[in-house]
Amino acid sequence: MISLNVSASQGSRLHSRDSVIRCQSVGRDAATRNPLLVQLGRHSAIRLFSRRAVDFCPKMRGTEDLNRLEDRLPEILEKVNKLKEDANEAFKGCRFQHAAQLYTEAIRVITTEALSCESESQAVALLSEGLYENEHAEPTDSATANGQVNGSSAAKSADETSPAETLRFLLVVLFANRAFTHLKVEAHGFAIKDAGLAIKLAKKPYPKAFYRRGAAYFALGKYKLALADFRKAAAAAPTDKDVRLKIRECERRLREEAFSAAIDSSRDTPASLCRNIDVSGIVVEDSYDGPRLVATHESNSGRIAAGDGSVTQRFCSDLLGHFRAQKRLHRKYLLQIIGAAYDLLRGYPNIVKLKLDSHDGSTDASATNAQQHRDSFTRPIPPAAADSNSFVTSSPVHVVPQLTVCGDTHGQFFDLVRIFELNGLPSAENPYLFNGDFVDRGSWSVEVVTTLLAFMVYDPRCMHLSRGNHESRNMNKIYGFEGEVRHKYSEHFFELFEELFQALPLGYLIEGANQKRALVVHGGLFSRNGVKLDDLLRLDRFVEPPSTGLFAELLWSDPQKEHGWGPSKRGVGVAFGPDVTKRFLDDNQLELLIRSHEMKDDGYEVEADGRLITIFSAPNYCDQMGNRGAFIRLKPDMKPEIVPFEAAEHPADVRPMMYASGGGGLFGLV
Ligand SMILES: [Mn+2]
Repeated sequence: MISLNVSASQGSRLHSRDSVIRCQSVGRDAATRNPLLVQLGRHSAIRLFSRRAVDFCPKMRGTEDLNRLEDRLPEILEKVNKLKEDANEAFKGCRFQHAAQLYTEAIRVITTEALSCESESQAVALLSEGLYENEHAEPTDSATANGQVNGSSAAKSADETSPAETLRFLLVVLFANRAFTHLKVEAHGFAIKDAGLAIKLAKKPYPKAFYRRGAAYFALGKYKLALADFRKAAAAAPTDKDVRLKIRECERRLREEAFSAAIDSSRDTPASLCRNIDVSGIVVEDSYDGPRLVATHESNSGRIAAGDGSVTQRFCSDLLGHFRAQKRLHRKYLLQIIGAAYDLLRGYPNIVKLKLDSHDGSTDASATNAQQHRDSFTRPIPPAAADSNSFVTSSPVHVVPQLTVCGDTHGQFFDLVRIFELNGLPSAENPYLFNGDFVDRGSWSVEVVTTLLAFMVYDPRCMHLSRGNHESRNMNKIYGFEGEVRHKYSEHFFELFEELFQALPLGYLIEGANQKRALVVHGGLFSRNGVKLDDLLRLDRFVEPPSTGLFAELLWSDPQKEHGWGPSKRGVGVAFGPDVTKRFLDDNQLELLIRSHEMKDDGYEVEADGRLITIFSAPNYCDQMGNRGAFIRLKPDMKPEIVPFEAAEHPADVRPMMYASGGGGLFGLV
């Protein structure tokens, strides 16, 4: 009793961490030796805990706050548990963003209301660097004197009932659960951060937190980090089968990476597969009942050219029907389409310019010969539109009467068909721009990308495609496209698609009749000011997207509501504020930024005072998000008309991600 008081007063005088730890330990030691002092020891722990809290949290003033904390604990716990239960319900109902908000609110009640901390990280620092973690390391004088070893089981049980421990354990669970909601909405950067906080706070290894952080690293293709976390999860939960599968999958992928690195270094320039397509020896069986491509200008290798009349509008609409009946296009025709599309895309600049002009001759539906198509891509921009930006004056422009811009389609073929039903089939008068992420997630990725390419080869004026972060090898190996292509065709076709994706332009510059201009890119803007369109034109796009720099940010970034920049929730790219958007647009004489990449409940969101539009065209994303899709119609007046739409029915036996290896079960741990 006396030692307790003396130590406590020492602690309060010195305010040093060591002395606070020491007097707390003395208090507990006394308490564990004398059952009568247990209650007193707990009070002492709370007081000391609050003193520590004062260091961290200037708002918490003295021991009254601490006493109040214990008094208020039941009320706080009730509030937090209610929020947690509601969040779990929202999660089960696939309302992941709502669940994340509720977990955040529960965390706020603990960190702000209970602990008076100003931020989550401050509360984590308080709890993880506070009294309870350090005492076991250093035996106290009195414990040594009594021949006892500190950290006995009795001391631990006193710990576990203290308010600080109760709140700490709740925070571990809340951070780990919020990490899970981040995984569900592809915010892998945030998932890594939250799972990391749970790991830091937990006294014993918490397998779910390691598992979820591992899953986020895995989703970003960081297999080494993922493997380390999965191994820790397995050590803490040795009977979990799923985590053992994940470990094997990581090991397999690491071996594969090492193997392909060895192959790459052993040859200079890999031969282009797309440029060497030869279909002359491929016979189409009589039993094939799909659309047939009758080449009009076939070369010896059977190659065709985009817009040469080989792929007709009839072929495209028959192809839609064939795919709806869940049948495959013959590999010979797919090879011809990939070859022609690659030849066309390869010649495009990184940023393709389209001019909206309803009075242009290109609206003539009969203009389908190859020369006219190519002319429309090489016609120089009218001098009237020239300005200080060299890109504008030097790059060719393609004139279209209007344009429909669609966002992510992610292998949801039946929703793609719905867009065409609502807005008409692609044609020279009704052209489309699909803004990346055609593949992965949905299990009709082959059908979606093949349809888009077929229309492009039919008439390059009617179909425009830009590259998304999912038009990349890393993503396709995780989110299903690789498995799907292997299942429906072969490994060779996967390599062809990956090469073709590298030829996709990175964005489009749309100019209206009034010279109002919009930039369309998949992700968003950059982590620094001063980037010019010319900088984008100079990027080497014929590579896998790097993990940092302009190319990565173009494909991965997201807008944020706050000004300036923030960390990317995804762990790649950056979050950019409305001020960043406006400055970039003004610097480049642009009115509007159109981007995709993020699921929105209504299929779209308008931000930055109308100067940024997110457009997302995969309704009921992954069969579970309950969102609408949307597309944007742009006419020469450049006033965006946004059209939302509902998800279409699709065959029930085809699930999203059903061809993903090792990825499908990744999110199964609830
Ligand atoms: Mn995306």
